[in-house]
Amino acid sequence: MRLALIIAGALAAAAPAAAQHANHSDHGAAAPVQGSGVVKGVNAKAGTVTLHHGPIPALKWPAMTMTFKASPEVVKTAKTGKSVTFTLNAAGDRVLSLQ
Ligand SMILES: [Cu+2]
Repeated sequence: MRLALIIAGALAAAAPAAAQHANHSDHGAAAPVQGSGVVKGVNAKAGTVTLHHGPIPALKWPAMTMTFKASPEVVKTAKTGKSVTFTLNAAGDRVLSLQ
């Protein structure tokens, strides 16, 4: 658990949020966060995935569509139009995994 927190923190530091929503940067959860939604777009070149996600209470987010940074592996897994469950880093600006 401690290691996961360190990794999530390192990822957050390495990838500052793209300020998609002004209210996202100032509240982060303490640990990786689960969510579900629908893939709205994939940009392999930019390394981003756009999701319409349901409410995420841990981050105090309502349902919304937003774009997250993602690793090439996650980008490859994401298919536009698919319903998915996903894990975000604690800062809520990066998709760590997606099913
Ligand atoms: Cu959002």
